Amino acid sequence: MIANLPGVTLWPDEFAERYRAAGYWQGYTFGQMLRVRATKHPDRVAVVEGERRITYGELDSRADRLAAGLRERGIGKGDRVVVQLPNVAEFFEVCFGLFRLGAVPVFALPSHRMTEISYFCEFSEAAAYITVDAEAGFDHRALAADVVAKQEGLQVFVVGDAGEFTALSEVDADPAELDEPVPGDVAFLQLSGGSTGVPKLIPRTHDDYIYSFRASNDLCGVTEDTVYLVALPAAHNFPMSSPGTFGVLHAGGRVVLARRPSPDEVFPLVESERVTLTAAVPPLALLWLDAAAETSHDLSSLEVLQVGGAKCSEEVARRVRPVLGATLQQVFGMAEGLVNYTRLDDPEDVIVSTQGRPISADDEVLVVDDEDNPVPAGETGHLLTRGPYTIRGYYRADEHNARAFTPEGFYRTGDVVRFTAEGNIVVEGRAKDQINRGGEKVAAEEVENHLLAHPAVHDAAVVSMPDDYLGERTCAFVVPRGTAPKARELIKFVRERGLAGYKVPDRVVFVEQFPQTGVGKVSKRDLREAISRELVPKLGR
Ligand code: AMP
Ligand code: DBH
Repeated sequence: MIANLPGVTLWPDEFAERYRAAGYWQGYTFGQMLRVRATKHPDRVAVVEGERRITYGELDSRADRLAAGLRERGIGKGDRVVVQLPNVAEFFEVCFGLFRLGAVPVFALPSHRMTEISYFCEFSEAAAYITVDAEAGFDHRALAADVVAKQEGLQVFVVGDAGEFTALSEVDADPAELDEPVPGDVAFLQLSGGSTGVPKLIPRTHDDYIYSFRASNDLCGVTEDTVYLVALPAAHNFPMSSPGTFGVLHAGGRVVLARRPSPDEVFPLVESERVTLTAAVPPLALLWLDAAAETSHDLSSLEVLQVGGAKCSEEVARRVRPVLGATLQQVFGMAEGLVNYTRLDDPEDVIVSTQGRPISADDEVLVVDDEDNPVPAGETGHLLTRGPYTIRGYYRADEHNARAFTPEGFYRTGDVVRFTAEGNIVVEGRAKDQINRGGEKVAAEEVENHLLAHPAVHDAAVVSMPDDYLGERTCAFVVPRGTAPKARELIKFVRERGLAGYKVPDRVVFVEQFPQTGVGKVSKRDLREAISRELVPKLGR
């Protein structure tokens, strides 16, 4: 397949043909998907945000008008647009407007700051940045001003009070005849949690992504009657596609937005909107379970609670049914593709102690040793995968792709897993240099680079340390240059470089030198062990 975007490798033709013949790729786009729904039942409510209730007809028409308005402003097919929005209704208007136009959203998270946003804009050579006035006490217009100062010509559109920029609500024109994208085109660039110095962008096509959530709908019981509450950031792959908001919109169900994930915002919404399905990362699930035990809100409409993004402990998993009266569904997925679910009718033991199995009969999964040889059945090894909705390469990353994919096109997930006798996956660990901070992924190398920019840092190694609540937090081991600075000062330094808060080290420990492996590399295993057994003096903040 030839990609519509330079710098993207798609599936070899023989695979593409196979996936089409099997009925996975059905040959329609996001724009067409919404049109079908809007034609069938224009007056059904698609999206609820606070007092706002947006019907399928309204969403469809707003997408058309937004697409036309953006085109009038010179944004067209193939142009990249960095989208950084909180959980507001405009998020869906923007997504579908851009999809209709064939412009390619680059999905940033609300917690991203100058370092990430300017990187996404520059690296993708974006034509526009769509953001919000302020979120969680942070002024995104000030961030936009900094980004624009570095990248001339970048257009900025703002949801809410636009200040010096253009209000998104003003981007509005009579629907125009558009040169619409085709189903095999890259529809957007999703974010990888990554394990390298800079975040990687993931090209997903209309065909492959729509397949992933349409098939997920079947496994998650999503129908027209589903009311799905999105409490995680809407742009994240999990609540977007597993089956997430896009799956629910595909089925003609209803999406309810929670601006914040706290029980005091979520529980009243569950009660008033009769929410049937929602998704959480493990720490959030724990918070909800604790609060649910004491709440006066009626949560009885909730049928399924999905937990994923990081490993859910069996202890937490076992509480879901008794406390919420809902079925737990574990979800082990990745923005690169492969998603595994426990099935709703699995025995309770499977549901609480495994991460389920792949969506598709054509998801090829291998468990291999360090030399890429398959391990004996049931043993632990590296998970490799290839299939009808797993990418064949990151966007513009040839060098990294050569390592992240096998010559046969399998994605090296970096996860260490085993299969149970019944064929379910258990995630046992991770080989990639990443910290999973309660579902938020931190690439060690990225943070190390920021630490190394400090004049008093000679060397830095970032590792995970165990944490009761988040599962893992980040610990930065630092070899100082000369007199060690204060840990507090280093943490402030990293934060002020304009990095998303979740990447700022939770703890800094100064050491004279790093332990080494046999070949003289930094032994992160020894560092992890030292910090988890508190073998180092407490110097953190
Ligand atoms: P990303 O590639 O950034 O989308 O992050 C996906 C990664 O999150 C996976 O490769 C796993 O390391 C981790 N992950 C997601 N869901 C789970 C889960 N249910 N259990 C354990 N790890 C998970
Ligand atoms: O962590 C993830 O990226 C993730 C988890 C569950 C994901 O992308 C998904 C489901 O689709």
